[in-house]
Amino acid sequence: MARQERAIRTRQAILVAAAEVFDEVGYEAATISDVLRRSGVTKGALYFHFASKQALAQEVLAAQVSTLPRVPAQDLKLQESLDEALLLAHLLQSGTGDPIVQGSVRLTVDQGSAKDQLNRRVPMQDWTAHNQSLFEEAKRQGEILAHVDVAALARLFVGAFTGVQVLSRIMTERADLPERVTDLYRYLMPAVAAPGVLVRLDFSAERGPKVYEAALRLREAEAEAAGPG
Ligand code: XVR
Repeated sequence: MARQERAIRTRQAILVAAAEVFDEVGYEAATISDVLRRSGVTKGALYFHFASKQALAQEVLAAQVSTLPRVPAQDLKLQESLDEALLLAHLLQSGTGDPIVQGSVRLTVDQGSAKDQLNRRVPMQDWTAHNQSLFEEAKRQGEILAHVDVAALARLFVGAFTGVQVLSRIMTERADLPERVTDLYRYLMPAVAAPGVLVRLDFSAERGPKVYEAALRLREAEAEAAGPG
């Protein structure tokens, strides 16, 4: 294995281990020793890639959106939005989940203390920008009513998802998150979707795992097409 590739893998292994530790104990209680033990890398290797616990946490926060594989394209952009929400719900579930996504979301919603210096706005800004461009495209395609302010809608969905996520975590350890996410879309979409769009949306909560499998296949196919190196 080329040295550069090995370095990338080591960095990723450290990031995953850190995300797991943050998910389990939260930012305050997490220590570099926990991350070393879990990742099996040396202290020197860790500090070569990350300057501090804060730097590790900020990288975990920054990776939140890009860790999700891209969902398969759909005729309706609003279906893609719903699929992304169901994919995220799936990756937040215990068992099937993704450590970076889970650790990163905990870091985002834990209030922490002002002196921890973590910039929790980063993933929220990423999600908002992502939603805004998706909703803009949906509007261009005539899926969203003309009066709708897509920037406001983008922020609303980030806030609403976060709210149902936190509630589902408290009430059911997120077991009911896919259903709560479909409720969100079922009841908000009628306020913004153009006539004829609603009946074409598939609101079934079971889409999450299927979307995830399809998204992984897509990512593999793209990696193969890009060739080695
Ligand atoms: O914007 C999002 C989606 O487009 C669905 C609406 C998800 C925003 C997730 C924000 C994240 C941070 C805390 O979730 C939390 O609970 C995919």
